[in-house]
Amino acid sequence: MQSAITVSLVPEARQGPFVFHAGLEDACRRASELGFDAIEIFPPSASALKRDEVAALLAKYQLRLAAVGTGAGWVREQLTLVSPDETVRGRAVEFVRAIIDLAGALGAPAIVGSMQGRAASSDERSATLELLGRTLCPLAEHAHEHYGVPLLIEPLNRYETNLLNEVPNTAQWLTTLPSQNLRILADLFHMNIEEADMAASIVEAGALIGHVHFADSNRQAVGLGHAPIADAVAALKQVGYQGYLSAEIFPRPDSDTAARQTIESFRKCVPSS
Ligand code: LER
Ligand code: MN
Repeated sequence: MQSAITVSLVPEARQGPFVFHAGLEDACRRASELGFDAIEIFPPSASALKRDEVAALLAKYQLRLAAVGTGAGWVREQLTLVSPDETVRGRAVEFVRAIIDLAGALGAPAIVGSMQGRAASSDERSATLELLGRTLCPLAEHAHEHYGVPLLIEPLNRYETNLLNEVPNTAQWLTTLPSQNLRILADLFHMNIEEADMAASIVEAGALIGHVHFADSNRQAVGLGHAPIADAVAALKQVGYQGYLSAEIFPRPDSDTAARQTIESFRKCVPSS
């Protein structure tokens, strides 16, 4: 497993769960000084980043790109992949596709979290999930065919969506879809709210887990809350997970302390790193 840390480039997400907020180079320099393997970027849109500039910064600071988030499509433009308005849905698809193209060219997957949207009511959940599958699969195939990277789908806690909340249910749902290229982003903060047993859920999803958000119960750095993170990491080892533990957490008490606490916890959890 490898370590990663988040940087948001979205002013509207200043209060969001991202460690660094002062630009890409600042984040790369700090991540590199602390010994992180990679960064995860939350950009305002694909067009806000120049691929060559990102590649140059990654090379300069000897970092990899762990993943790129698409949530700004929701935060800034209220786009979702299940909008009943076909035009809005089409814009959401294009927003995600452009991020797949940016991230994919840099060898990283895109994340669909908030962009999954929500069903208007519980009666509409299954039809909305079906629509989500229909919009996600062509995007996942695009990521596979052009870049050989998965597309990550993230179950969120019940206060953020009524579609995908639990990791095992998401794993089961993925097996019903035609694309084999979707993988689960297991966010330990959301899992601590929704799962009966985080470790058991990880074992159940097994090889379908493609990325991990490394966060404690209070969405602070691992070690500052009370979620059973050691058990979750043991379960990830058990299923042979070799991806990133990426800190998507609040910069509390400040970015540097959160980053330092994260890398210390990461080294305790993954001693061979
Ligand atoms: C995105 O990775 C996530 O976890 C959501 O909670 C963002 O609001
Ligand atoms: Mn997350």
